[in-house]
Amino acid sequence: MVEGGDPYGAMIDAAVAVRGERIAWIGPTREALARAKRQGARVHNAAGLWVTPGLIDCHTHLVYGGDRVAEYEMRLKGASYEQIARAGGGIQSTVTATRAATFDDLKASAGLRARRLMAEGVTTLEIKSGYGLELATEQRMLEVARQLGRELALSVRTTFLGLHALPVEYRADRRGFVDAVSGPWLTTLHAADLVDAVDAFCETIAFTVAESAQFLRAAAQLKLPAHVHAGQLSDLGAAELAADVAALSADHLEYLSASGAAALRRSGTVAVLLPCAYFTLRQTEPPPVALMREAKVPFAVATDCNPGTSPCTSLLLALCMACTLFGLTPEEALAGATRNAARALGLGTDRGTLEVGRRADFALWRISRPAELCYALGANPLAGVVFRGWPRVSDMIPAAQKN
Ligand code: DI6
Ligand code: FE
Repeated sequence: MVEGGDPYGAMIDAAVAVRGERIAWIGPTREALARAKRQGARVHNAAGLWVTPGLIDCHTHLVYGGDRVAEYEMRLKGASYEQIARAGGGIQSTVTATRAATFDDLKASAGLRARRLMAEGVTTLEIKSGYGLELATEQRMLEVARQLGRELALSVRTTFLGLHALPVEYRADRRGFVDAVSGPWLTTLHAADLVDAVDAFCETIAFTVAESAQFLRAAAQLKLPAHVHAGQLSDLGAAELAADVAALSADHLEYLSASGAAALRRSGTVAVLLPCAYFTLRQTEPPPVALMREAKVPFAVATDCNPGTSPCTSLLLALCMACTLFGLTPEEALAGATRNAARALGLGTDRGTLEVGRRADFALWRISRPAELCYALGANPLAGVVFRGWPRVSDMIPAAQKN
């Protein structure tokens, strides 16, 4: 660690000592070298590099079949996301492709996307299901996410996005679908240990507040925490719902009222900003960041990687857009991909900061100051990664770490 500059709480000429997979000590390099010599510890020289916590992408739909390139072309010719969705395209077309994809197909394409994120210093990644809309495919998506977490030098948190879109076969029976998702599907996936959290797309083109509440409350009975897709296209009161169920995060929030922001603050729910979706949809009303700051709502930034509204596998690009399009400061954006992203996943006391006792996940950067991580479009200044205390020399988990 070199150089200083306060907003980040940075230390100049510092060293981090690791024991097992935890940070054991942080202090001046000179002292670290003396201690290492006494203890015979191995020393890695990161002179001239900046060290940050490993980046955390706390909102992705990484596992899916097919792509939506043709839809992109339609949108460029003037069709809106809502028009495409109402005409049976959009999410539905990805559902068809995902149902047709095998476990190996899904693992191969999602693995490629995960590696792209890892190449930019991501060490923890959230992955949602939601493109199956039938139990077997939802299960396969979550199994792929779990498998990626086992194989890659990356932590994966899974989210059962039970209410994403209404599948064709339930078109005449919305209630039956919400009941199935909130009942037997949830129970089965939870019993298979595939679910770390749940999520609902609460929106005019998706599910109502009451439907979302039914699902999120059923999950709460199983002690599963919630995320909510809230206020992406309109303000239905989904932020208030997120607060009511003490959700870990409310995500998107382009449309958020003062009372919604106050509710999020009271429940300690993190606002996850997704500027790459905003950019892709060419939205024009950014989330009310000033209101969030005023209400002291913590905010995170994520890619929302998905084939429709955010075909993005660069968290650094999301940070850039969070600053340029939403007006975040680079300090806020970086906290949004580290400390607050950890909080948004319920991991705030485990990782996301450089502190003694936290997990030893770091990214090392060849930059002159932290804001450079937000500033440069398409650059990748990553110099190295430490994951669970081990230098990540390849994408795969080293044998020594398997347990
Ligand atoms: N909001 C989104 O931006 C994605 N899902 C959601 O609930 C879009 C998903 C898609 O278009 O495939
Ligand atoms: Fe999303």
